[in-house]
Amino acid sequence: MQTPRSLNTTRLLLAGWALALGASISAQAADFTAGALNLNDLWVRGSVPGQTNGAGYLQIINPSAAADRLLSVQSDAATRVELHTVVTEDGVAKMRQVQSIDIPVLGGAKLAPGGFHLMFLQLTGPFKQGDTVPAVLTFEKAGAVRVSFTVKPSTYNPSSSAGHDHGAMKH
Ligand SMILES: [Cu+2]
Repeated sequence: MQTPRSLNTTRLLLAGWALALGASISAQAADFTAGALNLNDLWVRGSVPGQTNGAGYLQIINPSAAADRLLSVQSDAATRVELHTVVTEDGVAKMRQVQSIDIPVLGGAKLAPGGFHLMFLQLTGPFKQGDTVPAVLTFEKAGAVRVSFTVKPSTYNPSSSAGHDHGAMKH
């Protein structure tokens, strides 16, 4: 059993870390903010002819002392948008829909190729390099925020070590 004193000490330590993290983050402006959350580097790949779905990625930084969750996404650029992760079964990488994406304190969440991503399904038009794709992200605590994703070249890969080639996966 923790005594009230040690609990308070833990809280103070956490608050201190959050403050230090917040201070270092506020030095660089976020692309978008949702409540306490900073949303950075939002991007999708340009689509190729015949492509019907596209994945969206971003970094979510949580400098606050409260965890949050990404619950849903809407976009005029797609019939619907799902939250996906990638799991490896029998050596094969497959995408799975998830109901939410946790955004823990002192870390946040990174949506990147090979892991969590937003899945734009049945695109209403092509993703053209240089355009932006609008969307509304809804968080459990931070609420709804309007954002836009930058369309990168269709061959863009931020890190060759990411492992799985999302574009090769089937839905
Ligand atoms: Cu997916």
